[in-house]
Amino acid sequence: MTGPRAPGRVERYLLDCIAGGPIHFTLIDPDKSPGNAAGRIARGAVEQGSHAILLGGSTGISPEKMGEAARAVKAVVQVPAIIFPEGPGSLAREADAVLFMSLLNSRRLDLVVRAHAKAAPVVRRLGLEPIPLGYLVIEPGMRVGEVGEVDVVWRSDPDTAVGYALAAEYLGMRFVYLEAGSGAPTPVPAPIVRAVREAASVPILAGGGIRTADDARLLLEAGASALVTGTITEEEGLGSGFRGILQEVRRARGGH
Ligand code: 1GP
Repeated sequence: MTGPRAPGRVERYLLDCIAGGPIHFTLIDPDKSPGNAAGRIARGAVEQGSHAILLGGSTGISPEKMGEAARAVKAVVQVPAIIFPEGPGSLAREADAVLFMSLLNSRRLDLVVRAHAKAAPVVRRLGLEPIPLGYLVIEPGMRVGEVGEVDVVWRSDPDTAVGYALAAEYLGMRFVYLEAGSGAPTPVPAPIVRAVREAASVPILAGGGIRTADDARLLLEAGASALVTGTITEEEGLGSGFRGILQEVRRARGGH
């Protein structure tokens, strides 16, 4: 093959959706919601307008558990099931794609690139579509910040976030994920999203600590291309909090 790798089916789907406005990812942890429980959440989330399912979150998810959750999700929804990996161990062929991501501000070389050299042949063998993504952890970072041995980007420091996001883009990554950490008390600050939006052209995912419609609106107004929520569904199900976030996404898409 010559020339850059063209976007695969899932990436094209995401880009097509984003062309119509910002989108929403529902993150499901197959450890906390195994098999059919993952399927039930996915069905409810997609009925409310979520555009894709991310599977991951905990450390040490086995390929069997990941595969079982992906199969259950794919049995009930049409949107892609995408692995949000914590390492090469959690890959399963039942999913459609994997966020092939570098933890940009980690001090651990394996999380920046070396684990990827082990995972890449597995991704290829399983037939998973890799989606190249720069993953940037913003203060407080929560568990991923600790486990990932991250030098967090401070909430008051949009310039550093811009530097990382541009570097990711120039390295050929096709998405940037601004992560405050799962369960963060507040989401990534809007000024950081806005600064990255103004400088970089790749779509920006924002996640960590999004719990209310107001959280969602601020991030969408700042230019996030996608919101990721996980904890809210685990703690409150798909009730009014989740619905409010999805309503904001729909509004930002002009009601579509
Ligand atoms: C975590 O960004 C995601 O990686 C989602 O965070 O669990 O806080 O929604 P929450």
